[in-house]
Amino acid sequence: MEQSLNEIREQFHRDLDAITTAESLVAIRDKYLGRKSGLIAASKKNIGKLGADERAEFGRQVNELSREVETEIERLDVEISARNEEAALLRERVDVTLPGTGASGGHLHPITLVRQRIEDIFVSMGYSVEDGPEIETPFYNFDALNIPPSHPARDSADTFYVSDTLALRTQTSNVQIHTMERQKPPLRVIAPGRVFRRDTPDPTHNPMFFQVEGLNVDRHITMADLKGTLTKFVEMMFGVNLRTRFRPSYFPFTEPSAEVDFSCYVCDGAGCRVCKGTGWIELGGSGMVHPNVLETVGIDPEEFSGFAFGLGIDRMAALMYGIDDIRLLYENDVRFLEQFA
Ligand code: FA5
Repeated sequence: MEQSLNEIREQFHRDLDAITTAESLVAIRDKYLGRKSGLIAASKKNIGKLGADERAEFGRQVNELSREVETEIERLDVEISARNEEAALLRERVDVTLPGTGASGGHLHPITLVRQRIEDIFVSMGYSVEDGPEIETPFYNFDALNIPPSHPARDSADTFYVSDTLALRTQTSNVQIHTMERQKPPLRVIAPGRVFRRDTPDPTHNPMFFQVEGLNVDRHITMADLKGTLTKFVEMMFGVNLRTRFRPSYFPFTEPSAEVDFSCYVCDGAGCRVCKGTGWIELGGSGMVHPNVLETVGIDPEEFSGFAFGLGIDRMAALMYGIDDIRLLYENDVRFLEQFA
C-alpha cells in the first residue's frame, strides 16, 4: 500500500512537470482528486482490506498525499495564471516611445483661397461682398441684362435648364440685378460664385467654374475708373510683372465693353497649348453698365453711371499656383489638393 502511494506521488510529480496550461491542470486534478475515479479515492477504497493496526497509518498517509496534491495543483494554478497574464501584457504592450502617425487635417480648396484673396483686395478698395442664387430665372440671368430672347447664350445648347422657367446661372452678372434692386447708388460690390455652362472641357474651360462679378455705380463713373480698378487689382493679386491688356469687345449689358486678358502663365506670352498660341489668357469681361440695365432696376442713367466686370477665378487660381489645366481643380484628387494645404 505504502509502495503504491509513493508510486502515485511520483507519477503525480512527473505529470505536474509536463503541464503547461490551466486546462491540463484540471485534467490532473480529476486524475488524482476525482471523487469517483481519482487515483487517491481509489487508494482509499483499499483501506478496508488492511488490518486494524495499519488502517490509521495508511489513512494518515493518504490524507497527506491528498493535501500535497491539492497544494501543488493550487500553486501551479497560480503560477500558470501569472504566466498567462504576463504573456498577455507583453502581447498587448504599447510602445509609447514610437513616433505617432501624423493626423491629416483638412484645408481650404485652392479656389476658396484665391476667392478669399480677391475678396480681401476688393474690400480694401471699399467694396462689399454679395451673394446670389445659382438657380436663376431667365429674367435675372438674361432679360434684365439686356440679353434679347433670340440670343444664342440662352439656347439649351449653352445653358443648363432645370425646368422651363429656371436655369443654372451662366454668369455672376445676375447679382448685378439683385443688388441694384435692393440698393440704390452709390454702390460698390463684388459677387464671387459658381456658374455653369455647356462648354466643352479643355485646359482653360470647365462646365462648372467660378467667376467674380464687380459693380460700381455712382455719379461720374467712367471707363478710366474701370481700367484703373482692374489694373490695380491685377497688380495686387499677381504683382507688377504680369502684363494685362484691354480689348474692345461686346456684351449686351455693357456699352462700351472690353475683354481683360493677362499674359499666358504657361509660356509667358510666347504661345502654347494652354493659350492656344496667342500668348494671352482671357481673364474676364467688363464695361460700362448699359443704360437699359440701369433703367430696368429703376436707376436714372442720366444721373448715374457705372462699370461692371466678371472675371474667371479658376484661371486666376491656375496662374497663381502654376496649374496648367483648370479641370484638375474639380477632380478631387487628394494628391493634387494637398499641395495647397
Ligand atoms: C461673362 O460671363 C460676363 N458676364 C462678364 C462681364 C461681367 C462682362 C460684367 C461685362 C460686365 P465671359 O463669358 O467672357 O463673360 O466670361 C468671363 C470669364 O469667365 C472668362 O474671361 C473666363 O475667365 C471665365 N470663363 C468663361 N467660361 C469659362 C469656362 N468654361 N471655364 C472656366 N472659366 C471660364
